[in-house]
Amino acid sequence: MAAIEWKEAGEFTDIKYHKAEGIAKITINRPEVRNAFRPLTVIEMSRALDDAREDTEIGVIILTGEGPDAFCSGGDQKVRGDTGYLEDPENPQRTPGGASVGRFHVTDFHVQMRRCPKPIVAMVAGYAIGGGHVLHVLCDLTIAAENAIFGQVGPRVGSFDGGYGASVLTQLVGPKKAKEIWFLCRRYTAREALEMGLVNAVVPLERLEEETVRWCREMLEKSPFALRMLKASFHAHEDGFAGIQQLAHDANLLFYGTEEAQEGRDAFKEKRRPDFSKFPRRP
Ligand code: S0N
Repeated sequence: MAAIEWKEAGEFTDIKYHKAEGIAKITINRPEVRNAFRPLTVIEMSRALDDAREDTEIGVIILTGEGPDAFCSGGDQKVRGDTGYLEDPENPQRTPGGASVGRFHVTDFHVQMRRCPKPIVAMVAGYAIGGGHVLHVLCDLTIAAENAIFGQVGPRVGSFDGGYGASVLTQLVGPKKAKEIWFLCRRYTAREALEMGLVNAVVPLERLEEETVRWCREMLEKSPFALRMLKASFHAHEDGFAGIQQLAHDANLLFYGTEEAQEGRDAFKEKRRPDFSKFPRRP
């Protein structure tokens, strides 16, 4: 299989962002802290994901971490304040928020991943721990290297994610296993993760990117709208009204392309009564 030739797609501080062959790759680039995310990291991931979504050349997105040691070790404990994450001392001008009132930047990023109509694939080498584990759980597919280690640490480090970090994990592995993962804070190997349905494939570390790209290329051969509708359909029930809204508005996208919908629009513009008589009342 031909190697992919990534091209840099933007300048960032905490992440790398590349594109090639219809694939966008977002890489958390803080290997010195096992790719923990600080506010700036999440802000940059969000910008890159937004770019990948808007780029009509892009069909699939890879989320990964720099180096072989970690996908992501979760929130940066060293910049965690008493009420959420405070201003980033290294980049105060680039991280909104006051010095005394914190927030969780990752909350909106989780929703953004969920709403992104293009498949997101986690490419995991090394640790996917804490909020880093939640990021891979939120990806639509996960390809793991043999050295990958998965786990939640919240109850050990004074944290928890009862949002998608609990609910989507439960959908993946079942409620008993999800509670085990959160309550005991154990670590799981890539093989164990595969057995419990937490990842899609396990490959040797040196073949991780090649295999992930192979999965992406396979999806790129498929109908983009069918993939979009499937992602929305999988989430519709779990995400409640927001999930139904996504699916319903995707149906709108299709409806707008019909003569029936266009008759309503054209009649308004032409200041006449719409004539829907020729359209079937489907059984
Ligand atoms: C990842 C671990 C297991 C790796 O162990 P290893 O290989 O032995 O390396 P270390 O020597 O431990 O680490 C190397 C250097 O990296 C630093 N570092 C590692 N992880 C972090 C981190 N998360 N934050 C800051 N620094 C980190 C180490 O300190 C070390 O540097 P030096 O030598 O300079 O000290 C192991 O490192 C580990 O267990 N890490 C901590 C895992 C952790 O506590 N993660 C945070 C858990 N919480 C969250 O993720 C919450 C985030 C979240 O998504 C969320 C959800 C809902 C509501 C709020 C939030 C929120 O954002 O808070």
